[in-house]
Amino acid sequence: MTLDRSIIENCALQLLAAEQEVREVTRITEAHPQIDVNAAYDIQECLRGMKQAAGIRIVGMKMGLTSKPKMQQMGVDTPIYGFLGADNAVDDGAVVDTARLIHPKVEAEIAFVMREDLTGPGCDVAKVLAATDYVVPAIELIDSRYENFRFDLPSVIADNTSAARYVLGSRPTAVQGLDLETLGVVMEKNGQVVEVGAGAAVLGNPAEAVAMLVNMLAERGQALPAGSVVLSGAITAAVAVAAGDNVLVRADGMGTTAMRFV
Ligand code: OOG
Ligand code: MG
Repeated sequence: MTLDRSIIENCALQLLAAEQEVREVTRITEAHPQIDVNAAYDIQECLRGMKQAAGIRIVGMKMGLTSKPKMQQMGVDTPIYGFLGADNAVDDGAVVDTARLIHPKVEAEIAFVMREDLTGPGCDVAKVLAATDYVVPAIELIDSRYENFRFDLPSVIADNTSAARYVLGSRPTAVQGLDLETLGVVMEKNGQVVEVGAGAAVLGNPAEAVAMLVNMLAERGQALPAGSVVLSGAITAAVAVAAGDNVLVRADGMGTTAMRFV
């Protein structure tokens, strides 16, 4: 459906304020139950435009809810996408200030860095692999702006799929010769293994999530530009973090990446 422009802008402003002021808000569908998935992406685009107008560069995209552990954890069963701003990027091993976050959780992911543009429809794993510059292990920090981290599909899409921070491993690996399906991934919190999984948890192959992103963007007349970072979605369930925690993600043969919380 097409939503009134004033409702789109109000919802985007409310979500932007919640992020900037580090406070929870009520799900947007409570006040506007007519918001469907399409209208929710309109709100996400409006939010993206507001951030760009404030000088924030868009550096990539993310897929979410691409694995069973995540779908079960959040009670939502359709993959969704969001955007990544330069303000979301954290250096490998750097400190993240929890005072700037509402209720942070971390996810173990595989990130793709694209060498060529990709345009759907008809994008598939082979096209994604051919267009990929390299892959690295990643940690995505999600921080839903909604009360108790609870949402429905339109609400989480409008909230840019809970995107907040991410960190990439510093050792690029070529996809040629890499088996992304059997790739083992481990998440450690304070030196203890808290989650384990394999690439196949993400739609059978993390590259499939990138293909799905490209095909979903095509439905809105958009493409994935060369140079984009793409987070392909959590392989395991998300883990809550607090000040004092150290989180590390290791992917077989691809090294590690880490975030430290104060
Ligand atoms: C939505 C975002 C999920 C992922 O990797 O599955 C996501 C959420 O769970 O808050 O980023
Ligand atoms: Mg994620």
